[in-house]
Amino acid sequence: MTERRTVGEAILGANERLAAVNRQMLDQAGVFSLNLMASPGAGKTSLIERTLQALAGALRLGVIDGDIATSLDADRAAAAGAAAVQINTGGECHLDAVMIQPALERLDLSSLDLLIVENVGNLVCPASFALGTHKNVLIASVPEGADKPHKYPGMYRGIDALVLNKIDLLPYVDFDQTFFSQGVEALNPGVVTFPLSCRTGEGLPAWLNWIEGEVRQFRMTHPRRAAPPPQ
Ligand SMILES: Nc1nc2c(ncn2[C@@H]2O[C@H](COP(=O)(O)OP(=O)(O)OP(=O)(O)O)[C@@H](O)[C@H]2O)c(=O)[nH]1
Ligand SMILES: [Mg+2]
Repeated sequence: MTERRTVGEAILGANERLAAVNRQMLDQAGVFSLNLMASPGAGKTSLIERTLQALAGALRLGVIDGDIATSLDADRAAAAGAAAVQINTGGECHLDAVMIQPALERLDLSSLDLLIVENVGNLVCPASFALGTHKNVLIASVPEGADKPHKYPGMYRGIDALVLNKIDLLPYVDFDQTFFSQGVEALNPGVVTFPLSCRTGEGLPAWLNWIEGEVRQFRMTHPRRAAPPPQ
């Protein structure tokens, strides 16, 4: 029998294999990693900055920043104290495992506890391309509107945690929280959700606790390798 596969399936299959290689690199180094996805302007870089500031004393953070052009976001992450690498996708609307591989090689993984990857702002394409990271996190934001889970189901289905950012704007924007939650529940029942504001800091402690808990849990099965003794 002839196997029939579309070009799209073949590309995604190749990406999955490379994502597994990336995952192995991160596992062996004992670095827990997040793939942060969102629409443009939802607050990915703002949340990275806040997270870096809050966890600086507790965890060593690295950031891979995906952008169509510019290094503005990686510059912001570096200014906030992270080891930061920029990937310019040259027009591509998502990161993929091929792009992540050289970025991992540019980082000194032995000096990191947590790696956050900021994906390109887009609610469609990033959902289809595994990177090899351990957890997928989506940032929704209040001004985007409450209908987004209903309109972008693929993204909401594949996530491990959801941040609802910009809750400081709730008094000024029409945002039907019940309609939003119904959409999320239908696609991803019980997904852990963090309503917060990067502007005011409200809700941030729960997000930070979640990250620290995830890193602790990861460490139980992926202990850091002891550094080689000095020669
Ligand atoms: N009011 C309010 N504004 C916010 C909040 N978080 C971020 N912003 C603002 O939203 C804008 C976009 O924030 P970024 O963090 O750059 O968003 P991003 O998702 O990284 O954007 P791209 O990388 O361009 O897709 C900036 O003007 C932020 O100051 C928030 O909680 N409340
Ligand atoms: Mg950004």
